[in-house]
Amino acid sequence: MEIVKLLEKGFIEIATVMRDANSISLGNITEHNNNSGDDVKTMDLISNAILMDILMKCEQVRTIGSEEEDTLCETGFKNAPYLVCYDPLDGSSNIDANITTGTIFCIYKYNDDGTITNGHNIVASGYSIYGAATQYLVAHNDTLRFYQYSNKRQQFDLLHDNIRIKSKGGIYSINESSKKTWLDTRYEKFVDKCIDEKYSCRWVGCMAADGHRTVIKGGVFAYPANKKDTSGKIRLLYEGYPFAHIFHIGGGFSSNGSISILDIPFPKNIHQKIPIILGGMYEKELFDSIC
Ligand code: AFP
Repeated sequence: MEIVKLLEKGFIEIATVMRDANSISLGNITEHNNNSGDDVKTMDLISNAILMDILMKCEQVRTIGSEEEDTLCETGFKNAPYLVCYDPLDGSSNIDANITTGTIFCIYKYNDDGTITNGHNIVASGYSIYGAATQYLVAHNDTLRFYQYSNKRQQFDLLHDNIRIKSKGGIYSINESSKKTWLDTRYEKFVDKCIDEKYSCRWVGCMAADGHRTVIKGGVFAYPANKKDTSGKIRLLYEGYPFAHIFHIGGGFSSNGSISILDIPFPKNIHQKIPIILGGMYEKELFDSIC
Protein backbone atom coordinates (compact mmCIF):
# COMPACT_ATOMS: atom_id res chain seq x y z
CA MET A 1 0.00 0.00 0.00
CA GLU A 2 1.37 3.41 -1.05
CA ILE A 3 0.73 5.06 2.34
CA VAL A 4 2.62 2.31 4.20
CA LYS A 5 5.58 2.71 1.82
CA LEU A 6 5.62 6.43 2.65
CA LEU A 7 5.40 5.72 6.39
CA GLU A 8 8.43 3.42 6.00
CA LYS A 9 10.45 6.48 4.96
CA GLY A 10 9.25 8.26 8.09
CA PHE A 11 10.31 5.34 10.31
CA ILE A 12 13.81 5.46 8.82
CA GLU A 13 14.05 9.23 9.36
CA ILE A 14 12.86 8.96 12.97
CA ALA A 15 15.24 6.07 13.71
CA THR A 16 18.14 7.98 12.15
CA VAL A 17 17.52 11.04 14.35
CA MET A 18 17.40 8.85 17.45
CA ARG A 19 20.59 6.97 16.57
CA ASP A 20 22.60 10.15 15.90
CA ALA A 21 21.35 12.71 18.44
CA ASN A 22 21.84 13.08 22.20
CA SER A 23 19.05 10.97 23.74
CA ILE A 24 18.91 13.14 26.86
CA SER A 25 18.22 16.27 24.77
CA LEU A 26 15.65 14.43 22.63
CA GLY A 27 13.84 13.48 25.85
CA ASN A 28 13.68 17.08 27.12
CA ILE A 29 10.22 18.34 27.97
CA THR A 30 9.13 21.18 25.66
CA GLU A 31 6.76 24.00 26.60
CA HIS A 32 3.98 22.24 24.61
CA ASN A 33 1.23 20.25 26.26
CA ASN A 34 -0.81 17.85 24.13
CA ASN A 35 -4.54 17.16 24.19
CA SER A 36 -4.07 14.07 26.38
CA GLY A 37 -2.36 16.21 29.02
CA ASP A 38 1.04 14.49 28.51
CA ASP A 39 4.39 16.25 28.62
CA VAL A 40 5.57 16.71 25.04
CA LYS A 41 9.22 15.79 24.47
CA THR A 42 11.52 17.22 21.77
CA MET A 43 11.50 13.87 19.92
CA ASP A 44 7.67 13.79 19.94
CA LEU A 45 7.66 17.04 17.97
CA ILE A 46 10.43 15.95 15.59
CA SER A 47 8.63 12.65 14.85
CA ASN A 48 5.30 14.40 14.33
CA ALA A 49 6.87 16.89 11.89
CA ILE A 50 8.53 14.07 9.90
CA LEU A 51 5.30 12.07 9.48
CA MET A 52 3.09 15.12 8.90
CA ASP A 53 5.40 16.40 6.17
CA ILE A 54 5.34 13.04 4.36
CA LEU A 55 1.58 12.42 4.64
CA MET A 56 0.50 15.97 3.75
CA LYS A 57 1.86 15.40 0.22
CA CYS A 58 0.15 12.05 -0.31
CA GLU A 59 -2.81 12.24 -2.71
CA GLN A 60 -4.41 9.17 -1.07
CA VAL A 61 -4.78 10.95 2.28
CA ARG A 62 -7.76 13.21 3.04
CA THR A 63 -7.07 13.89 6.72
CA ILE A 64 -4.42 13.21 9.36
CA GLY A 65 -4.85 12.69 13.10
CA SER A 66 -1.84 12.85 15.40
CA GLU A 67 -1.37 12.63 19.15
CA GLU A 68 0.47 15.94 18.88
CA GLU A 69 -2.28 17.86 16.99
CA ASP A 70 -5.47 19.11 18.65
CA THR A 71 -7.78 18.34 15.71
CA LEU A 72 -7.72 16.43 12.40
CA CYS A 73 -5.51 18.13 9.79
CA GLU A 74 -6.82 18.40 6.21
CA THR A 75 -4.34 17.67 3.42
CA GLY A 76 -6.04 19.54 0.56
CA PHE A 77 -6.92 16.25 -1.20
CA LYS A 78 -10.61 16.57 -0.31
CA ASN A 79 -11.76 13.47 -2.23
CA ALA A 80 -8.93 11.18 -1.12
CA PRO A 81 -10.20 7.94 0.44
CA TYR A 82 -8.21 7.73 3.69
CA LEU A 83 -7.75 9.16 7.17
CA VAL A 84 -4.34 8.31 8.69
CA CYS A 85 -3.91 8.49 12.46
CA TYR A 86 -0.68 8.02 14.36
CA ASP A 87 1.13 8.33 17.66
CA PRO A 88 4.41 9.68 16.24
CA LEU A 89 6.57 8.61 19.17
CA ASP A 90 4.90 6.15 21.48
CA GLY A 91 6.57 5.59 24.86
CA SER A 92 8.21 9.00 24.97
CA SER A 93 9.09 8.64 28.67
CA ASN A 94 11.70 6.12 27.42
CA ILE A 95 13.58 8.50 25.10
CA ASP A 96 16.17 9.94 27.51
CA ALA A 97 17.05 6.48 28.91
CA ASN A 98 17.47 4.99 25.40
CA ILE A 99 14.74 2.40 25.96
CA THR A 100 12.53 1.20 23.10
CA THR A 101 10.02 3.63 21.61
CA GLY A 102 7.82 3.26 18.53
CA THR A 103 5.28 4.77 16.14
CA ILE A 104 1.71 3.39 15.94
CA PHE A 105 -0.42 4.07 12.84
CA CYS A 106 -3.86 3.30 11.49
CA ILE A 107 -5.36 3.89 8.02
CA TYR A 108 -9.17 4.29 7.86
CA LYS A 109 -11.28 4.33 4.68
CA TYR A 110 -14.06 6.93 4.69
CA ASN A 111 -17.63 5.76 4.02
CA ASP A 112 -19.28 7.27 0.91
CA ASP A 113 -21.06 9.83 3.13
CA GLY A 114 -17.74 11.05 4.57
CA THR A 115 -18.12 9.33 7.94
CA ILE A 116 -16.18 6.56 9.65
CA THR A 117 -18.31 4.05 11.55
CA ASN A 118 -15.84 2.20 13.81
CA GLY A 119 -12.67 0.07 13.73
CA HIS A 120 -14.06 -2.00 10.85
CA ASN A 121 -13.24 0.93 8.53
CA ILE A 122 -9.53 0.15 9.03
CA VAL A 123 -7.74 -1.00 5.89
CA ALA A 124 -4.26 -1.22 7.42
CA SER A 125 -2.67 -0.69 10.81
CA GLY A 126 0.71 -1.26 12.37
CA TYR A 127 3.63 0.02 14.34
CA SER A 128 7.37 0.54 14.09
CA ILE A 129 9.77 -0.04 16.94
CA TYR A 130 13.03 1.81 17.53
CA GLY A 131 15.06 -0.58 19.67
CA ALA A 132 18.12 -2.72 19.11
CA ALA A 133 16.81 -2.94 15.53
CA THR A 134 14.36 -0.76 13.63
CA GLN A 135 11.43 -2.96 12.67
CA TYR A 136 7.83 -2.56 11.66
CA LEU A 137 4.72 -4.68 11.43
CA VAL A 138 1.76 -4.03 9.16
CA ALA A 139 -1.69 -5.65 9.35
CA HIS A 140 -3.24 -5.51 5.89
CA ASN A 141 -5.32 -7.89 3.74
CA ASP A 142 -5.76 -10.34 6.65
CA THR A 143 -2.03 -10.84 7.22
CA LEU A 144 0.58 -9.58 9.66
CA ARG A 145 3.80 -8.84 7.77
CA PHE A 146 6.95 -7.99 9.71
CA TYR A 147 10.05 -6.13 8.43
CA GLN A 148 13.50 -5.12 9.68
CA TYR A 149 15.63 -2.23 8.45
CA SER A 150 19.08 -3.12 7.13
CA ASN A 151 21.61 -0.31 7.37
CA LYS A 152 23.83 -2.14 4.90
CA ARG A 153 21.16 -2.48 2.22
CA GLN A 154 19.37 0.77 3.21
CA GLN A 155 15.98 -0.95 2.99
CA PHE A 156 13.42 -2.88 5.01
CA ASP A 157 13.69 -6.67 4.55
CA LEU A 158 10.72 -8.98 5.12
CA LEU A 159 11.29 -11.14 8.25
CA HIS A 160 7.90 -12.87 8.35
CA ASP A 161 4.95 -12.81 5.94
CA ASN A 162 2.20 -14.19 8.19
CA ILE A 163 2.69 -13.84 11.95
CA ARG A 164 0.11 -15.69 14.08
CA ILE A 165 -0.52 -14.79 17.72
CA LYS A 166 -0.12 -17.76 20.10
CA SER A 167 -3.34 -18.90 21.66
CA LYS A 168 -1.59 -19.08 25.08
CA GLY A 169 1.48 -17.15 26.21
CA GLY A 170 3.41 -16.78 29.45
CA ILE A 171 3.66 -13.01 30.03
CA TYR A 172 1.19 -10.44 31.33
CA SER A 173 1.98 -6.81 30.57
CA ILE A 174 0.17 -4.33 32.76
CA ASN A 175 1.32 -1.38 34.89
CA GLU A 176 0.67 -3.18 38.17
CA SER A 177 1.76 -0.16 40.22
CA SER A 178 -1.70 1.32 39.47
CA LYS A 179 -3.62 -1.70 40.75
CA LYS A 180 -4.92 -0.04 43.90
CA THR A 181 -6.63 2.55 41.70
CA TRP A 182 -8.08 0.26 38.97
CA LEU A 183 -11.80 0.87 38.54
CA ASP A 184 -12.63 -2.57 37.12
CA THR A 185 -12.08 -5.13 39.89
CA ARG A 186 -11.72 -7.98 37.35
CA TYR A 187 -8.15 -6.90 36.54
CA GLU A 188 -6.74 -7.67 40.00
CA LYS A 189 -8.34 -11.12 39.86
CA PHE A 190 -7.03 -11.58 36.34
CA VAL A 191 -3.44 -10.75 37.37
CA ASP A 192 -3.77 -13.23 40.29
CA LYS A 193 -4.91 -15.91 37.84
CA CYS A 194 -1.94 -15.16 35.56
CA ILE A 195 0.44 -15.46 38.55
CA ASP A 196 -1.22 -18.75 39.62
CA GLU A 197 -0.64 -20.00 36.07
CA LYS A 198 3.07 -19.05 36.35
CA TYR A 199 2.91 -16.11 33.94
CA SER A 200 5.74 -13.59 34.32
CA CYS A 201 5.34 -9.79 34.14
CA ARG A 202 6.97 -7.32 31.68
CA TRP A 203 6.30 -3.58 31.27
CA VAL A 204 8.30 -1.35 28.92
CA GLY A 205 5.85 1.55 29.17
CA CYS A 206 5.60 1.79 25.38
CA MET A 207 2.54 0.14 23.86
CA ALA A 208 4.36 -0.44 20.56
CA ALA A 209 7.02 -2.47 22.41
CA ASP A 210 4.74 -4.20 24.94
CA GLY A 211 2.18 -4.92 22.22
CA HIS A 212 4.88 -6.19 19.87
CA ARG A 213 6.26 -8.58 22.49
CA THR A 214 2.72 -9.91 22.97
CA VAL A 215 2.37 -10.37 19.18
CA ILE A 216 5.68 -12.27 18.99
CA LYS A 217 5.66 -14.25 22.27
CA GLY A 218 1.95 -14.38 23.14
CA GLY A 219 0.38 -13.42 26.47
CA VAL A 220 -1.66 -10.38 27.36
CA PHE A 221 -1.40 -6.58 27.35
CA ALA A 222 -3.85 -4.50 29.37
CA TYR A 223 -4.34 -0.89 30.45
CA PRO A 224 -7.42 -0.66 32.68
CA ALA A 225 -9.16 2.57 33.64
CA ASN A 226 -7.98 3.95 36.98
CA LYS A 227 -8.88 6.76 39.37
CA LYS A 228 -6.58 9.19 37.52
CA ASP A 229 -7.38 8.07 33.96
CA THR A 230 -11.04 7.22 34.42
CA SER A 231 -11.48 6.19 30.76
CA GLY A 232 -8.09 4.48 30.63
CA LYS A 233 -4.93 5.93 29.11
CA ILE A 234 -4.79 4.32 25.67
CA ARG A 235 -6.03 6.58 22.87
CA LEU A 236 -8.59 4.87 20.61
CA LEU A 237 -7.68 6.25 17.17
CA TYR A 238 -3.93 5.80 17.19
CA GLU A 239 -3.31 3.13 19.85
CA GLY A 240 -6.48 1.14 20.62
CA TYR A 241 -8.09 0.55 17.19
CA PRO A 242 -4.78 -0.23 15.41
CA PHE A 243 -3.65 -2.76 18.03
CA ALA A 244 -7.14 -4.33 18.10
CA HIS A 245 -7.01 -4.68 14.29
CA ILE A 246 -3.55 -6.30 14.56
CA PHE A 247 -4.69 -8.75 17.26
CA HIS A 248 -7.86 -9.77 15.42
CA ILE A 249 -5.97 -10.38 12.16
CA GLY A 250 -3.28 -12.34 14.05
CA GLY A 251 -5.86 -14.66 15.67
CA GLY A 252 -6.06 -12.98 19.09
CA PHE A 253 -8.69 -10.77 20.74
CA SER A 254 -9.28 -7.21 21.92
CA SER A 255 -11.76 -5.82 24.43
CA ASN A 256 -12.56 -2.66 26.35
CA GLY A 257 -13.88 -4.94 29.11
CA SER A 258 -17.24 -5.53 27.43
CA ILE A 259 -17.00 -5.39 23.61
CA SER A 260 -14.35 -5.78 20.93
CA ILE A 261 -12.40 -2.54 20.52
CA LEU A 262 -13.19 -2.60 16.77
CA ASP A 263 -16.92 -2.33 17.55
CA ILE A 264 -16.56 0.88 19.60
CA PRO A 265 -18.24 3.69 17.63
CA PHE A 266 -15.82 6.17 16.03
CA PRO A 267 -15.51 9.02 18.56
CA LYS A 268 -16.06 12.76 18.05
CA ASN A 269 -12.94 13.53 20.09
CA ILE A 270 -9.91 12.29 18.17
CA HIS A 271 -8.02 11.85 21.47
CA GLN A 272 -10.73 9.66 23.05
CA LYS A 273 -9.24 7.24 25.62
CA ILE A 274 -10.38 3.68 26.37
CA PRO A 275 -9.58 0.82 28.77
CA ILE A 276 -8.03 -2.06 26.83
CA ILE A 277 -7.07 -5.73 27.01
CA LEU A 278 -5.38 -7.60 24.13
CA GLY A 279 -4.12 -11.17 23.99
CA GLY A 280 -4.45 -14.73 22.75
CA MET A 281 -7.65 -16.79 22.86
CA TYR A 282 -6.60 -18.61 26.05
CA GLU A 283 -6.12 -15.29 27.85
CA LYS A 284 -9.58 -14.23 26.58
CA GLU A 285 -11.08 -17.34 28.21
CA LEU A 286 -9.18 -16.59 31.42
CA PHE A 287 -10.44 -12.98 31.47
CA ASP A 288 -14.02 -13.94 30.55
CA SER A 289 -14.10 -16.56 33.34
CA ILE A 290 -13.80 -13.79 35.98
CA CYS A 291 -17.09 -12.48 37.30
P1 AFP B 1 3.06 8.38 25.11
O1 AFP B 1 2.64 8.18 23.68
O2 AFP B 1 2.64 9.70 25.65
O3 AFP B 1 4.50 8.10 25.29
O4 AFP B 1 2.22 7.33 26.03
C1 AFP B 1 2.50 5.98 25.97
C2 AFP B 1 1.37 5.15 26.50
O5 AFP B 1 0.12 5.67 26.10
C3 AFP B 1 1.46 3.68 26.05
O6 AFP B 1 2.34 3.49 25.00
C4 AFP B 1 1.94 2.95 27.29
O7 AFP B 1 1.44 1.66 27.37
C5 AFP B 1 1.47 3.82 28.42
O8 AFP B 1 1.40 5.14 27.91
C6 AFP B 1 2.43 3.74 29.57
O9 AFP B 1 1.86 4.38 30.65
P2 AFP B 1 2.47 4.31 32.15
O10 AFP B 1 2.78 5.72 32.45
O11 AFP B 1 1.37 3.76 32.98
O12 AFP B 1 3.68 3.42 32.14
